[in-house]
Amino acid sequence: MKLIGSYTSPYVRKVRIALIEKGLEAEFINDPPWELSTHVPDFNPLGKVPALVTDAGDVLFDSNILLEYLELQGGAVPLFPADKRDALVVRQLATLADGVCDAGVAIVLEGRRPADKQVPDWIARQQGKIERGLTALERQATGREFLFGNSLTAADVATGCMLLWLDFRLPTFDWRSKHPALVALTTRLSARDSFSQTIPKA
Ligand SMILES: N[C@@H](CCC(=O)N[C@@H](CS)C(=O)NCC(=O)O)C(=O)O
Repeated sequence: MKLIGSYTSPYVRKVRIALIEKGLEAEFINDPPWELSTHVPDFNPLGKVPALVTDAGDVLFDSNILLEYLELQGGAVPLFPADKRDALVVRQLATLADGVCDAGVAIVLEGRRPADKQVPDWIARQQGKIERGLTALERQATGREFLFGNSLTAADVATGCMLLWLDFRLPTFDWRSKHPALVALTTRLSARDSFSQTIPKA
């Protein structure tokens, strides 16, 4: 397998973590999608990372599709519960974490536009998504070691990647003071090899 991505993308990090957790191998091809020389659109018409080329030569993209694909490959650690209803809960939580991340990315990109072209109401709308999303995830994390069940799932992977990406790209955004259960979750996740080996590099 070949994983096309960048070292800073939280969505790519999800897949790198899943590979490590499952003990699966993929060659990593660093191809930041914002660079003019990028080949990412050759793999994903949407021009986004992550994308994956399977050993059979098929090309897949979107972190959630890639996690589902890796789940089909087996490996030591399942990231979705066997029960379909439980798996739906995990997918919903992971989608919520990704949505918070999408809103954070939107704020970062808006911040790169000239100051007089930035739209405060639109930034506030994204902040609302982040705050409501974190509140819901905090509620879910409270009193639990993992967001769902008794072992790591795709929900923890997505939430950890999102929160640690907020620290990386929006360091002045203080999510920690209001969300102690998420702080504790990220502390536990950061101690795993899969997280410590995939810390974003600018
Ligand atoms: N829903 C997608 C989001 C992927 C995404 O937005 N990736 C960013 C990197 S952090 C990207 O490639 N952006 C380039 C672009 O939007 O053109 C996933 O989960 O894979």
